[in-house]
Amino acid sequence: TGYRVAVVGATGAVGQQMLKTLERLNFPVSSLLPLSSKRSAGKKVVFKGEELTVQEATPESFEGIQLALFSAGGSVSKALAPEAVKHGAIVVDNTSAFRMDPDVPLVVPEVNEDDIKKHEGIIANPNCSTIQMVAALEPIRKAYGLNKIVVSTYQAVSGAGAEAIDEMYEQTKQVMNNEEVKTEILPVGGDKKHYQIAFNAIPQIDLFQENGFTFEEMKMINETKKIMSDNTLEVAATCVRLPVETVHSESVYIEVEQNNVSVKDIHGALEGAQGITLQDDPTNQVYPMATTAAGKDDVFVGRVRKDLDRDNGFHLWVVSDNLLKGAALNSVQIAFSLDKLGLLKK
Ligand code: 11C
Repeated sequence: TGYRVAVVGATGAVGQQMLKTLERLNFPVSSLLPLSSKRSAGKKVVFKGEELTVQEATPESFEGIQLALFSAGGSVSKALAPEAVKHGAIVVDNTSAFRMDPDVPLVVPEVNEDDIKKHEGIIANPNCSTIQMVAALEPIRKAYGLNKIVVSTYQAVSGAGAEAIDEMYEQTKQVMNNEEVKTEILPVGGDKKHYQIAFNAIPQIDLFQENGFTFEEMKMINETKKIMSDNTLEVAATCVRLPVETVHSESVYIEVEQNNVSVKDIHGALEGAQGITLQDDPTNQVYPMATTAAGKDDVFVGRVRKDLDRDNGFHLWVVSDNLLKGAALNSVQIAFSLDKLGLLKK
């Protein structure tokens, strides 16, 4: 019993976590088909102790597949997700290919699970830095309303893929050995210039848009409004890459709708919220960090402070594993929601 599941991009940083998360959370899988681009076809992956050979994804690969999780880049999703749907599969897509399409729900189950019901074959998984932020802010919004978000991110190299992780380690060795530092990938594989990430902080994630914001920043802005279905919400973002392997951290400033809200109230809204762990005890130096959130499912929140000038302003520190809640885990949670809502073909 279970579903015939395909994972597209099975050898990638996120695809690997998808396999592990499906297994760890015991999603009902009757057969698992690992797919990839031509380049990675033939590689082996392990699912439930079994070694499986990765096949090149083609439209025909999806024959008989009930659920397809995509994380092989936007162009692969654009080409093949509609094909998977044509073959009867429901697609959970972890790329930016369809996120802003009005016919495609963009879902973080703790925030807008019901939007899944409107799907026409494809459900989009938001960008990692967006997911952890909206997951942390939704309990606060539910309790006190939300008018404005200003976020600065401290993002891990794994967000740029397995090759970016290798580049960071190689450069670190090169710097330590006084060797020439090779820069080939970061900040963005497809941009004109490349900069050293080792021992650095780069204020560019993805390509610059005409308005001066990067695409990553615009994703945080547009996706947040869509997930929270609030076009009046004011959102601004600055996204920065750090030499951290996994886990994105975010400094988030918010303005809530209600007045006279206290830090204790914000703590109260976050405590017990699904998928949230509050770690906020400054007197004992307790706050979330990348090293302590790595490998964990939750979104961690700490450093909650009331703004010194605005009564309805609050500052928070939001930390989460970008490959788990930011990607693979959220996709698998969407799969569980599809199952729960009876939306997967038996
Ligand atoms: C990064 N947030 O850290 C990106 C990775 O749209 O799913 C995720 C890209 C996406 O570089």
